[in-house]
Amino acid sequence: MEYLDFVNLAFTPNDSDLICTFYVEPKGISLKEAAGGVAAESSIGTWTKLTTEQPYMKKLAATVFKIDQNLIQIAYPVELFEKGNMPNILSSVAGNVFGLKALENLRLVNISLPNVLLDSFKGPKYGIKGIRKLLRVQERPLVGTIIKPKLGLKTADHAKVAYESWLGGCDVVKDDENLSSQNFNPFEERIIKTLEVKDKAEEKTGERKVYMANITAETETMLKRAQFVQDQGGNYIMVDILTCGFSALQTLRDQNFNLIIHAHRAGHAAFTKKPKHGIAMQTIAKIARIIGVDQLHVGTVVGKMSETKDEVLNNIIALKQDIHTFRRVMPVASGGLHPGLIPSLMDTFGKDFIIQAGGGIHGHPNGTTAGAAAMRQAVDSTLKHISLTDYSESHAELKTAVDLWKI
Ligand code: RUB
Ligand code: CA
Repeated sequence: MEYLDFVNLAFTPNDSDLICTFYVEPKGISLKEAAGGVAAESSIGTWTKLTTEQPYMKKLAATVFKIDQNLIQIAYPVELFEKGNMPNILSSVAGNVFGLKALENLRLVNISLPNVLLDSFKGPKYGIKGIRKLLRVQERPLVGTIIKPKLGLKTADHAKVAYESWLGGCDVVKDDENLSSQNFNPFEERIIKTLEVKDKAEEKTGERKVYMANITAETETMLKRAQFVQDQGGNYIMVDILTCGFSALQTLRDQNFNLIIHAHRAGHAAFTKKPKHGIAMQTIAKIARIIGVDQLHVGTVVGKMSETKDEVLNNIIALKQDIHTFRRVMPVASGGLHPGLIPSLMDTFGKDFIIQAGGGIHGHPNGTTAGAAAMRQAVDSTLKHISLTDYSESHAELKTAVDLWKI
């Protein structure tokens, strides 16, 4: 079969097909041929006719069934894929095709797996419902912080910052993505000390608190760390899903720990940042949900990272739309957030999300506890439909934050 043999605009996909939407820009060939090339190279074809091709294989060919400007849709017969093997699926639909010389740009915009494949993955164990149940907070966004400075704090200081964050009003304290088990803050000691002060903070505030321990490491080490967190009475782990890889994430989910999985997406912009090439974040979000993360970074629109509002909204849709029987995943907004941004943030996200701020809490001139209090005050004022300026007249921490960072 040649590239054009993989295009059939009269074709109607079956329920059991895996469907991908790509943005394609050809280079030196027609759009139709480029579209066929993507279908060919991501299923059973290559650049030339083959003497080894067998008549019985034809039914395994992917089919381009729609071309609309540069957006194309391809249906893949489910027999092309191994169940329960996300790396295998992605090696086809998000593999060699990105490197084809005949394409100027190629972006995997969206992916949709048939039920027979979805059945072979676990999906989230807890999701939004489980997270809210654990924290006993139903009616407002959760407020979290990332311990800053991100690297370098010794264990005792790390625990102190955690304690002050919880005391000030944070529900959640999280390690940063590149903190694992460095000499200045080794993993096991950190878990013990931080969970110790978590209990103290719960007693003192009467609120449920959680600590998301970063277990990112080589897979076997990562599993041991997850086990350690569970043994120490923790209920949350965080993992950098892209640097660890989807295989590692699957292995972690398959252990069925009683631990909520927080997914950090460090490195995603290598795939997502150029709008015409790579893999869209909504696709990554869907894959992560299918494998089984409970919460995931999706951007903020208003913070320090580059992204469009549409992208963030699509990421949220990917986490919350009906997919099979999978639980809805909690979106996490993070990156350059401070109290002044909360009204517009809540306008985009509603109530079901985690607000996570590092600099916007630990950069408060009166320290971490005041920074966390200011963040909670910003959430309260937004829920009460009172402007931050008005609310800050009777809330000193919020006033200092708003004056510093200006709204
Ligand atoms: C933010 C931070 C997170 C980024 C990741 O710190 O540490 O790792 O949000 O980006 P700060 P994203 O609050 O000091 O900016 O959430 O877009 O993946
Ligand atoms: Ca970070």
